[in-house]
Amino acid sequence: MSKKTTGKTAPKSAAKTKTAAKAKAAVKSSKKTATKKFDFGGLSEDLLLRMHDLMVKSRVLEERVIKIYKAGEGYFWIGGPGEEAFGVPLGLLVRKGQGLEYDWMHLHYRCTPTMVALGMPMIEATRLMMNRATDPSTGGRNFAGHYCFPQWNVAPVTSPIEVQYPLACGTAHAQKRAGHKSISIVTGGDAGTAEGDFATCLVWASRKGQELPVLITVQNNGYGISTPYDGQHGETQIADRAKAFNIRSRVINGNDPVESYLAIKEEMEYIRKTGKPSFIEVKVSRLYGHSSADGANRKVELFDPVMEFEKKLLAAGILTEAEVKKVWEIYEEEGVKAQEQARGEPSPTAESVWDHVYVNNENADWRKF
Ligand SMILES: Cc1ncc(C[n+]2csc(CCOP(=O)(O)OP(=O)(O)O)c2C)c(N)n1
Repeated sequence: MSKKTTGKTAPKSAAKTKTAAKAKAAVKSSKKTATKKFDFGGLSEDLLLRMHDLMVKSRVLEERVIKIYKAGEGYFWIGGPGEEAFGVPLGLLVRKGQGLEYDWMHLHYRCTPTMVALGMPMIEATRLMMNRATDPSTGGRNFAGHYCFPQWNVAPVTSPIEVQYPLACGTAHAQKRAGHKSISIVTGGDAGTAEGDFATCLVWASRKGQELPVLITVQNNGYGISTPYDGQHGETQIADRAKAFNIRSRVINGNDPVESYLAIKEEMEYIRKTGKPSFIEVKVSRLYGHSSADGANRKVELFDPVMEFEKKLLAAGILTEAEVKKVWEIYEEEGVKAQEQARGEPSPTAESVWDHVYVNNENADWRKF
């Protein structure tokens, strides 16, 4: 009987074992898929949440200043919605401070995400957008996104494109001469790499035996105002140009904050260790067009790095819907308050027009030199 039973049950239990094994394998493979699906490159949850928070803050701020422009409370908008997944990790990884022992930043006009990650409050970008005398960057005398924060080694953002590239070699040279492990960081657009200043940077950063600690980055959004990338570039990738100068280079997906964070960290470590330059070409989205000159309207067909990262964090259970709602609300409130505050602040006076320029100060007359 028992034999019979055994005989009868044997195939059943074998089937059971088989099913269990199958189920185990299925769980294993689903776990694998889950890990693969939610691959955050080993970054801690705290860091992922911090990046999300700052990316949202930067986006809300940009959308606020666009609203200010559209409401007629500002004259011109240009900025970086779509560059958050690169700009935020960059700002978080900077050795922030004033002086040669800290990193220097030579940023372009789409750098709001980096400034937000460095700690810039919304009110400062709003004052600049609304041309208030209280604007710490320019006293209300320049375009949106043209920041200048000497206390963090953020050099003035320039409207002429690409001049920041050779300037970065200047601060990198001074940092190296002073014997610090600090580096200079430069950002700019793809079309601008056609300028001679860009080539100058590659030359000066890479001279044999005199290489400079510069992180050269190009944010490739596929356009220079209305000119598409294709047809403008003979090289396959902009990063290829670094190869001719023996500069280490790579291309990254700047729409992914995890990939950006890991790549920037690795390149910064390389530069600090070797004192040599590194080049990153960063693929990004230009979510609101070039500037207010082409309408500053949302391009819905483009990949949105903030929303996609948020979706991933939600799916992975790192964020909840309620937390997401709260983060957006907090920054929306800060943005509105900043607008209301700046509205009540003064415009620059006519008499201040010569402040901070060479004219009418002790350096005004070149004949005295
Ligand atoms: C020296 C100089 N030439 C031309 C311009 C006009 N201009 C302003 S932005 C721009 C396009 C820049 O495109 P890209 O470098 O790809 O940067 P993006 O604006 O796309 O981020 C041009 C040609 C300028 N500001 N400075």
